[in-house]
Amino acid sequence: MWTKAVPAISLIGIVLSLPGPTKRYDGHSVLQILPKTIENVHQLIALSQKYHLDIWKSPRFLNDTFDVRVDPEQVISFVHDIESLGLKPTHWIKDVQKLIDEALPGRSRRATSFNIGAFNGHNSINTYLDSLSTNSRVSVHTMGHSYEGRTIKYVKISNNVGSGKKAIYADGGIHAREWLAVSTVLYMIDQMANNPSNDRTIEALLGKFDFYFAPVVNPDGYEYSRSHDRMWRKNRRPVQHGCTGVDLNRNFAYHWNPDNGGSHNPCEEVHSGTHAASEVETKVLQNFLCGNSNFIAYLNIHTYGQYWIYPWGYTPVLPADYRDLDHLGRAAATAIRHTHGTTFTVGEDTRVLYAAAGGADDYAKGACGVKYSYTVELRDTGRYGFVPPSSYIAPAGEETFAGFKAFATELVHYEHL
Ligand code: 0X9
Ligand code: ZN
Repeated sequence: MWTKAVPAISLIGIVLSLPGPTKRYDGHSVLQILPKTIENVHQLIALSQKYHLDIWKSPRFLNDTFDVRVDPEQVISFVHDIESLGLKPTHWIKDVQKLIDEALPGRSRRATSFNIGAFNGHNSINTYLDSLSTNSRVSVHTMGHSYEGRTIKYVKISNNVGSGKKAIYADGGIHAREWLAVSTVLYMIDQMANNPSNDRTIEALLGKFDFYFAPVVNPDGYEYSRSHDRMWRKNRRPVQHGCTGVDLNRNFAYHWNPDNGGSHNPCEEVHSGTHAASEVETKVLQNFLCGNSNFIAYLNIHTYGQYWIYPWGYTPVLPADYRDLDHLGRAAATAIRHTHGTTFTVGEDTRVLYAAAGGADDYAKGACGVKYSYTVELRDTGRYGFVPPSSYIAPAGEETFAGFKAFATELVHYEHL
């Protein structure tokens, strides 16, 4: 299995040359298509389903693009079908495998040290989290265990002054291939726990909130995307012969509905599960989200597309307090833009992105009453999509953390905390 007992002493100073994931994507391209009509959008989705393609991004309005990964055997006939709709695809990413290989040097290769600027494995992440418990502000906890038995950990960061403070919780890695979400949560943990640049805002926020972070809530999927298939999205429970995994972000027990942006089919990328909260990882996260009545805000961090969006994902009807969520989302987006110029779109899930029921953000707000619940889709808008280079780790961490601080600071003012 994934844990291989290697005597740590023999690894000191040795740089391991880790192989990439075994499944290869040579010649796979990501096509970008601009639909001209709403009918085109439906035709593109239908065509992608016919070819069983991996949709990377659905258009949210008419002038928005559709990104889809196509393998070399299908590309000619898929492009032909698209052209017969009167549309012209561009080969946005020419070779997905090349991007995967380019990102590999950014994986953590040293067995003996933890590099916050690399894409780290789940074991090293847990070891790193454990090591933070020597910091008096940090306590390390187990949220639960995954289907394959991995420990899902979270940290609580608190200045330990006062009690009953409101709390903010952020997590990453619910979708296996979204490695930048994991590295960004780790970046935020490091900043909040160690405050390396002596930032007064961090100290002020610790006076107002307790912070909770879980970098990898789908560890089986995450490890599988590192070792076998870089494009893996779901968890790793075998659901049906030949088809593994449930999309955890379609599996939450609040208006769960596979016919609304998910799927009954276990072979699909967005399989919603056999019933609401059928997956152990979902149950663990649900219990955690509803188990702490101090939670006032939740960020479920994903890639990609640059969105800071809020419920509902199951309906275009806005929540009654949507103005509050929108206001704080905008505070975050402004701070992000001021960091590296990255522009985030703020709005409701369904209106800004697409309808998808059973998401973690809807559950936190609808079932647990966490008022400020968001999905945050990090950079970029498709240049690298799900396969960012390791050079994205630092700027994504910096801009997201700037957004996070601005969000939390505005929350203090807005809610008179
Ligand atoms: O489809 C998703 O789960 C998210 N996008 S991603 O590309 N990272 O897969 C968006 C989820 C938005 N929230 C809800 N629909 N509830
Ligand atoms: Zn995602």
